[in-house]
Amino acid sequence: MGKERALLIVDLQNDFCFGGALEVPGADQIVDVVNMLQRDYSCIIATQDWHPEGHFSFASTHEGKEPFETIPWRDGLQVLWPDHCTAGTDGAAFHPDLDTDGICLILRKGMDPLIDSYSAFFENDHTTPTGLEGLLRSRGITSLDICGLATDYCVHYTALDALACGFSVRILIDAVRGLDQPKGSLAEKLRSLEALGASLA
Ligand code: VGL
Ligand code: ZN
Repeated sequence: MGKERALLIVDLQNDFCFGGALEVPGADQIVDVVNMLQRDYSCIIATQDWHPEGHFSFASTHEGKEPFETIPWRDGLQVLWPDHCTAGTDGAAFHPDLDTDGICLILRKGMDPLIDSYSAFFENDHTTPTGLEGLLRSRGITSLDICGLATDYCVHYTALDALACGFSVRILIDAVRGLDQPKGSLAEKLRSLEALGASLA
């Protein structure tokens, strides 16, 4: 693969895999695929969802709230999740079979206790940057191939921001898995990405 293309591995962490706190169905099936894909890239970046205890996105932080309920947040809604990816825990670690030797940057997100961060580019306020855009640009990367978890949350919002930043974007469809939460939303989110110019490869 050309030097101008990078692979982004989103949140391939234990809590999103089999038996994890916020299990994504079929997540474990993509680990081997992601490892194989890595051979084709010289620039590989991985994200980790990495929350402080008591994070605002955890249902347990809000009295009387259950996981997957929503609460109003700014102009929209915040989905409340089971406690997941607490910094430093085993749940926040990468899947044990993920090859990490070739990864040049591990980017952690969701560390602000009061803002969720689905995208690898900006926190959910859509203004606080993670710095990923600058890293990619300064390396001359123009195209981003995205794999990982979850298709309808962190992969989706990362792809949206990548497009908005002007990168050409491919979703590696055999190497992503989604929560489909709420049910039926996953297909629609993929279609909206295609409509905005992402390709499904
Ligand atoms: C994610 C929900 C909450 C994800 C992270 O990685 O898609 N989803 N935090
Ligand atoms: Zn999270």
